[in-house]
Formats: sequence, C-alpha cells, structure tokens
Amino acid sequence: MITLFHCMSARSFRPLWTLEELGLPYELRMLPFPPRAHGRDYLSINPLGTVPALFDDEVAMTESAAMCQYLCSRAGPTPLDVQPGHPEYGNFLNWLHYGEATLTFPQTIVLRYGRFEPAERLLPQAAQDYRRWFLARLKALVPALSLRPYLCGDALTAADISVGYALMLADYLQLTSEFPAGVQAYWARLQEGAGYQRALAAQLHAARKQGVSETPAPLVLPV
Ligand SMILES: N[C@@H](CCC(=O)N[C@@H](CS)C(=O)NCC(=O)O)C(=O)O
Repeated sequence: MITLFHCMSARSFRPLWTLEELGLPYELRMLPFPPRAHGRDYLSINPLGTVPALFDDEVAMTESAAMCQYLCSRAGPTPLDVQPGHPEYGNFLNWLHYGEATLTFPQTIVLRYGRFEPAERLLPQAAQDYRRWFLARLKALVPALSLRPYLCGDALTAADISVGYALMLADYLQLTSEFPAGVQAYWARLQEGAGYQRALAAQLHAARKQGVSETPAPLVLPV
C-alpha cells in the first residue's frame, strides 16, 4: 500500500494529483504545516521534516517530481507517462524537472523572504528579484503550449502535474495576473481536469477527517 504524507496544497500535491489521475489506492496522511514545528513526530518518519514523503513497501521517497515519475512507472503503461524511445521523452523529463527546480524553487525565496521570516529578516529585494526570475522562466512555456494543449502533446502527463503545481503555488502568491496569456489559459485548463479536482477534494476530506487545518501551506503564517 502506498502512503503519502501531505500538507494542504504543498508540493506533496504533485504525487496526490498523480495518484488520483492513476486511480491507485493510497493512504493520505495529513500534517499541519510546517511539520517540523507542528508535527515533531514526523521527523522520525522523514528526518528532513519536509513533505512529501512517500512510502511503498521498502521504497521511501522525498522528491515530489520523482514520485510522479515513480508512480507512473509503477502503475503504467499510462498516458500520464512518456517512455524512453518516444520522441517526447526528453521533453517530458525536462518539464518534469523544470516544474520543481526552475519554477518552484524561486517561489520559495519569494515566500520566505517576502512573507515567512520575522520582519527584521525580510529581504524585499530578494523577494522581488526571485518573483521576476520566476515570471521570466514562465516564458519558456509559451512556445511549448502555442500549438498543443499540454506540454508533451494532446494529453496530460506527469510533466504537466509537475509544472501545474508550480502554477498552483504562484496562484497562492497572486502572480496569475502576470502569467503570459498562454500560461493563464493552460493553468485554467489544468484546474478543470477531473484528477486535479479529485485531488483537491481528497486533501480537504482527509484534513477534515484527521483534524488538520484546511489552510493551504503557502498561506500559513510563520511560527
Ligand atoms: N524538492 C522537494 C522539496 C520539498 C519541500 O521543501 N517541501 C516543503 C513544502 S512545499 C516543506 O516541507 N517545507 C517545510 C520545511 O522546510 O520545514 C520536493 O519537490 O518534494
């Protein structure tokens, strides 16, 4: 059985969304955000204190984009995956990693130095620079989406889930009005997907059932 440790709308939303798209059975364990402050017991499960953590028998993982790829391989063949030898394979891997390394990481600087740190440690210049850095990196999506609805063609893949979470986070940071038009349309399309909607419902249901705050992690105030 797959167990996923998750905080509301944190990066662990990527594997949650993938699980819902694939229809795999899983157990969703909700944690208050940040777990290192509010869920100290979690450190014995994942010493990093970060979400996601995913367990599947002997397998233990802590990287959200890698989990999407793992889950596709485990459940496949699936249209969510692109296999070696397929003409889109390199493109698929590139976007899968672009979603986390290039599009999510700069937003964590915006959050941390624009919002989470105590007032005397805030760095408005860093927050502003990385906000612009993120918006500039979004431009790469425009040609990729100009002729096709998804990053690797006509069907949603795990690469869209990886990039889609970065757009979800940017939505919480109120950056959507600055998305290029093609990216705005893409983000709207992703949100209409049935798997995305099921993942939203699953996290809300689990949070209520497990008595965990429904506040999305990016909006949680610092401790
Ligand atoms: N590269 C990792 C990053 C994991 C990560 O930093 N997760 C954040 C939530 S989005 C976290 O757990 N932060 C809490 C902390 O750092 O204490 C991934 O993609 O899963």
